[in-house]
Amino acid sequence: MITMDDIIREGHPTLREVAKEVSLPLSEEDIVLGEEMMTFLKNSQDPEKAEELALRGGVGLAAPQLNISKRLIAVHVPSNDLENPEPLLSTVMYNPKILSHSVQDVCLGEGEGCLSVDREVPGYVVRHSKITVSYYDAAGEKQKKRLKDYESIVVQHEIDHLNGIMFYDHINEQNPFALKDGVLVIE
Ligand code: FHF
Ligand code: ZN
Repeated sequence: MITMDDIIREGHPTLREVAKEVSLPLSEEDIVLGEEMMTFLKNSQDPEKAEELALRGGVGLAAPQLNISKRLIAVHVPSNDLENPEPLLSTVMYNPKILSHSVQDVCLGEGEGCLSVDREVPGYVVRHSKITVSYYDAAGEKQKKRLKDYESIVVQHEIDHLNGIMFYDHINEQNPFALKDGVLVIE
């Protein structure tokens, strides 16, 4: 089972590497890794399990955060609607690729955090509002998804990890809360 002890922290060189593509057909090892990453996210969002295992709540996890320099990510974005508890997005993506993106940029009003960063880093992390991403699912089928808003931001944060990029690389050093014209702030 994956716990916080398996997650490497900033300063570890693997977080700055460009991860290698996963080979297809998927190996059993890579399929199981994806499942374990998804289980970590679900556990981290379950109040009892999170407390018991001392997990920080997470909506995404990239293999490099486990010191595994491969291009796979897990994303589990819970619903914000009590009427409809289906997760907004819950998938493991192998070799995800942003095919296109909106001109419109967005950022989270609260900024971002990271399971590999044990400190608060204030500031706006400007990202694309919408992305079209292709990837292989756990069945080895090629998929294509258009994502917007929060799901789009989470997937961009995860794909950044595959390219050795940390969320704070996107924060304006002079003024962390400076925004270019037209950037939407999502609350
Ligand atoms: C998180 N946690 O998941 C953050 C960190 C924007 O590479 O967002 O480092 F648990 C992956 C509902 C809403 C339930 C939010 C992408 C952030 C990715 C993980 N938690 C949440 C939740 C959360 C990082 N990460 C603060 C840990
Ligand atoms: Zn992260």
